[in-house]
Amino acid sequence: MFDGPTADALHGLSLAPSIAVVGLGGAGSEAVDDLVNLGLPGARSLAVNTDARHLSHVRAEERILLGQRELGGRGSGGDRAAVLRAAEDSREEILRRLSRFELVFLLAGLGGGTGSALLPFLVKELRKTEALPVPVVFLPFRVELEANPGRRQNVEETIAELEGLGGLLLVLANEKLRRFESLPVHRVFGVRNAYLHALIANLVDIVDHPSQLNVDLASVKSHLRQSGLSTLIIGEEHISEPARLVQRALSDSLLDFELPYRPSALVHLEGGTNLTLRVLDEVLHTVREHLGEPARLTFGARIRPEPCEVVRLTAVLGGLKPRTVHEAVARLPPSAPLAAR
Ligand SMILES: Nc1nc2c(ncn2[C@@H]2O[C@H](COP(=O)(O)OP(=O)(O)OP(=O)(O)O)[C@@H](O)[C@H]2O)c(=O)[nH]1
Ligand SMILES: [Mg+2]
Repeated sequence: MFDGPTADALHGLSLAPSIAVVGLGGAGSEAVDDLVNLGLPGARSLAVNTDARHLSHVRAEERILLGQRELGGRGSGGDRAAVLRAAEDSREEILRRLSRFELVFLLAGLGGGTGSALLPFLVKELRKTEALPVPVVFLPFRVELEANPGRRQNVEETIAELEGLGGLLLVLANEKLRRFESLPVHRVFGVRNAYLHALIANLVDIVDHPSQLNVDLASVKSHLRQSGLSTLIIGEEHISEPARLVQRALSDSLLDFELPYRPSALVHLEGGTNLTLRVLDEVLHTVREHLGEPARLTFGARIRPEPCEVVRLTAVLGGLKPRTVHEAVARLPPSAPLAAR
């Protein structure tokens, strides 16, 4: 089929997108360390921090120490302005390291200095390149914000900035982990990181491997360009339960988001040779039932060469309204700076 010039043109072309998972600051780097443990085939792992000692313990393929001159390798202690100055100083170097990838997951816990400053900075910078940045934020527990108005303001400002930038934004609120409160603490973060691992793996999988009804990186990018602020849902279910697949992907999500009526949706399904049109239909029908007739729907499907009892759903949902106050902070009285706005 690919004889002649087409075959020559295809030869030597790297067809799979290059992917990086980058931890920013302490919490982001710890998450990358966990993800490396869980396995990131096909993706490069990186950690960026202003804290040399923390960085030295992280298992990432590339470790970047930032702001050595300004911060002496000791972290920023919550000083976002100092981190931004350091980032500006190293702009060329850091962008040289990151813009060679096509899909860049950027992970940070909000509330500190390093991750909170680097995340919006890098999203803005990478948007100017061909790379698709996917910011992933961890929101601190409510109790941390209650006890610390400065940290709360830091979180609110950073999340508002990220929401204002639009595109795919994955918000993992620690408060959502309360449903696992009988588990030991380290296991709870393990559950969150395993969920994040599945989110990353699903998105990478749909852009990395061709489907029969194809969704690729270009179609994800074009969907996002038209969808404003977006999130991701994932799920797996037995082939006999297509309606439950959608319900559970929405209700089991550890991501913090509020869907508008009729969000846009890019829906991808993966199943085996026994995946019938009826199953596909029922999934799309349930999507409509739950989301309202989507404002815009893109649909893709991949059929594995063998029968499979499980159907896997990955969907990018767009048109989200920015929420200045999130689940983690929703039940707090307004802080002084917010009340003054
Ligand atoms: N260490 C850690 N922090 C988390 C985690 N999940 C959320 N966080 C929150 O992440 C926030 C930021 O903390 P760090 O990542 O240590 O801060 P940093 O980005 O390194 O910034 P500086 O140390 O101030 O330069 C804190 O408010 C934590 O509550 C996690 O799994 N591990
Ligand atoms: Mg730190």
